[in-house]
Amino acid sequence: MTAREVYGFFRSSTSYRLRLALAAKGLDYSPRFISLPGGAHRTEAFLAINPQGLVPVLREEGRAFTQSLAILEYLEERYPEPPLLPADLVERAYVRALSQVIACDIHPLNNVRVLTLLRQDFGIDDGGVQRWYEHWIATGMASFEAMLSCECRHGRYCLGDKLTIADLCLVPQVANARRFACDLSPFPLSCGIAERVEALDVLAPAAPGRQADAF
Ligand SMILES: N[C@@H](CCC(=O)N[C@@H](CS)C(=O)NCC(=O)O)C(=O)O
Repeated sequence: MTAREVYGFFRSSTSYRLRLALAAKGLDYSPRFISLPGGAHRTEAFLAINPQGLVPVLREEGRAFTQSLAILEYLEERYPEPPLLPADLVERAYVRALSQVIACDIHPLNNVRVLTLLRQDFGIDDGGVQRWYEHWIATGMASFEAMLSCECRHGRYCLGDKLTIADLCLVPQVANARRFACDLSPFPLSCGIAERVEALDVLAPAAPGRQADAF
């Protein structure tokens, strides 16, 4: 039993990001399953851990860390090996920019609470919600693909052959887009990278289907 805990949900892409980072760094943890469909993130017990009511949360040595990108940066600073950010300042900025295309410009628009609001408060039907979801995947992934292609710094992964947090943000977003049957054919660079990252043995335990709360 480790003192490190991860509060997450198998299908949550932000939880998946964190599991990927922990796997890449070889850090073990005890999973704490927070069912989003079951509303476990809105219970008093969970709100006492993260008042924002969102997963993931990393708990280490009694401290709770929230916001997946902030957690990834914390892990990077605390456990620098193997690095998930490049040493070069300009490359670091590039990797952070790619990560934020996904974490700031795609994910928040397609989050569960947004889709629920569209359905419940704005009366949008399933077809409309699907169009919304596909729209933000298409525009966000087009930006991501264009950055990769214009900068031409990719190799096996987003930045050459070094795994970075940009790859760890990309994989869960592509997985979610596939789950919502979005057309990913216009994004061959991004999808090729995602497939190569997903195929890494060291990261396999982080996959949604491998979590004990998966259904
Ligand atoms: N910016 C936050 C977003 C966290 C987030 O939105 N998590 C989702 C799951 S992927 C969640 O808890 N959603 C609950 C809800 O929308 O009600 C992060 O990166 O950690």
